[in-house]
This record gives sequence, C-alpha cells and structure tokens, in this order.
Amino acid sequence: MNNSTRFLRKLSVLALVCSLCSCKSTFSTSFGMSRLVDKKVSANAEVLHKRLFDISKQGFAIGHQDDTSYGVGWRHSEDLRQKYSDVYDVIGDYPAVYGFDIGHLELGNDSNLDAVPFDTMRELIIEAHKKGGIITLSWHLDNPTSGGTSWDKTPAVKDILEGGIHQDKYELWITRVADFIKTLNYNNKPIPLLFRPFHEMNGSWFWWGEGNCKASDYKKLWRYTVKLLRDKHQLHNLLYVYSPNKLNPEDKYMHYYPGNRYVDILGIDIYDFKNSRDYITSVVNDLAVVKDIANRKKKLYAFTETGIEKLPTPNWFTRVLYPYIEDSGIAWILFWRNAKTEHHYLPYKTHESENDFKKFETFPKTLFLKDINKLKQPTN
Ligand code: BMA
Repeated sequence: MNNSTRFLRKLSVLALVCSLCSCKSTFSTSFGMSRLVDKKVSANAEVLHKRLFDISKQGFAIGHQDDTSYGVGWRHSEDLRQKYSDVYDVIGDYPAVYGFDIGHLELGNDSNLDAVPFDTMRELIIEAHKKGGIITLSWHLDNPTSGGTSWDKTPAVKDILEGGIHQDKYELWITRVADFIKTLNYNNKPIPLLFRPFHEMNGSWFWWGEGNCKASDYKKLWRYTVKLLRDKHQLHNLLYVYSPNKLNPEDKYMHYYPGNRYVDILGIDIYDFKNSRDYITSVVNDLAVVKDIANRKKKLYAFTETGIEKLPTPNWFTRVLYPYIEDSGIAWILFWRNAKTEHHYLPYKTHESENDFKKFETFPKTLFLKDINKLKQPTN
C-alpha cells in the first residue's frame, strides 16, 4: 500500500467514524431545524420541538397564561374540585399552550407572585401535559439586590454573575427552580417545558432590562442560567426561548441575544395599548424581523405574549389580530392572563368579545387543544 492509498484509507475510516458519531450531534435536526441548546436533551423535549415545527406548518397553537389556575371570578386553588378555564367556558375547547409563571419560587414561597400555589401549579402542569397541552414557563423573579419585585430597577445583574456579591443567592434561587422542575413528571418522565426567562429585556421596566444592566451582562446571565440548569442540575427537559418586547425604532432584536448555542426558539412580546394601527404595524414589522432571523438560524419562532387589556376594541381577534398573523409562520401565540374584569386578555362568558373569539376559533390557522391533538404525534 503506497502512501496515498494509506492516506485515503485513513480518510475514509475517519469519515465513517464521523458519520457514526454524528447521528445525534449533526448541526441540524432531522427536520432541518438547528440543533438544540442541550446536547443531552430528553427524547420528549425533542418531540415537543418537532411537534412545534409541525404545528407551525399548519397554523399556530393558541396559548393562554394561567388558563386553568384562575379566571375572571374563579380560582382553582379555592375550589380544587373545579376544573375550569375561561377559554373552555367560551369555546368548548382548551388552549393548546399553557403559560405559568414561577416568580417567587426563587424565594422558597408556597405561592407565585399572582397567588397560585406551586402545588396547584404542579398539578395543573401535569394535567395539561397529560391531555396533550404544551407548557411554557415565564419567571417574574424578584430583584436579588434590593429585595424588590421584578419591576424594581435597582441594578442587580452584575451582582449575581460569577464573582458578584449575590452569586450564592442566585445559585440558591436556581436550585429552588430546578428542584421544582424536577417534580414535574408524568409517567416517570420529565415533562418538556418551553422556558422563557428574562423576557422583554429591551424594555426598561424589569431589573434585567434596558438601562438597568449592560447587554453583555444580560448575555452572561442567560448563559450562566442555562449552564446551571442544564449542566449543574442536569435538567434536560427545557427548550430555551428568547423574547424581547416590541421593537422600538432604535431597538435591535439581537442586541441582547446570548448566542445560537443558548437559544432554541425566538419570540417576541407585543401588546395592543388600545391603538390598533400601532399594534398592527408592530406585529407585521416585528414578526417579519423575527421570522427572517429565525429562518436564517433554522430556529422556530413564536408570538410569546400578546393581548389587549379588557378587550375594548370590537372584533379584535378577527380583524386586528388574525389577518396579520395568519401567514406569519409562528409556532404559537400566548395571550396574557385573565385575572379580573379590569385585567384580562381573553373573553370570559358574558363578555362582549365572546362571539369574536368563537369566530377566531373557527379560523383555519388557530389551533386549540383538540386541533393539535389531531395532528400526528411525531416520534423521536
Ligand atoms: C403582568 C401583570 C401582573 C402580573 C405579572 C406576572 O403583566 O399581569 O399583574 O403579576 O404579569 O404574571
């Protein structure tokens, strides 16, 4: 065997080894999306990723924050026998996506910042997963430096990074989060979760937001959080969702982006502050920006929070929202919570927007629980 034959042989053995090793770790998933943040991601979190991809080809999954925890005039934790949902009450089906907020879990409290007991939350997450629903978690965590709320702007990000004065506190907070997540199991398997921490960072209202920390520190905090959850606590059931707020003219979607290796899904939060024209402009422009970036990165994208408080605009769902998201390619859309008559984002029974929401439900792209359960479940 001459030198060049020997070299070619070595090369082909190398190629074979590479192709064998790469079954799990190729750049892209089998359906063309980029590889996930967690190389050890659980099989059912991979299935969720594929499921969202399939959903995005058919329409978009409809989500609601705290849908089963409480609604206008009722609270699950006050009447545990009631299995209730304002969405179900209006349209006879449940949302496909269930948002929960784990704010105050970090403090070791029994209930979150909106008085949902974590025991109830666990039960509702398991139940939603069992019936085929998709779970997303946000985290309105307190300010670790001042002890104030998420909205306390005292600079704090630097304090919880490695070497910061509250690093130990933050690690304890993450341990509490991880311990709770470890209890979210069904059939002895961890429930896959869309984790959306430190959202709306380009707005200035949270301590991790614009003007209250440097973008470079924000990115460090995100990566540090991923490493703690994934590597230290060995949680492999999370998909990480990055969600800035509506882009003001000076905003760049990527300004706080912690990197392709730390984000699975791109999102955006846009609210209608009773100005349909402004809202539509943002929805159209911002979703186009997110779509373009996501397509280039081969990542899924979603409309991670939206709504109009109290629904004062007639036909808001069918006229202001639907036409502008119909062909956007988002995997899901999440409407914010129904807390009370002065603070709700979906109709409840007797609200004047009930019929408009019922009509929205019949539109081809709006996928509620029954709709996503009819789609073939992808296998791993
Ligand atoms: C905000 C409001 C608050 C709530 C918080 C976390 O947008 O709805 O009342 O406490 O979200 O759910």
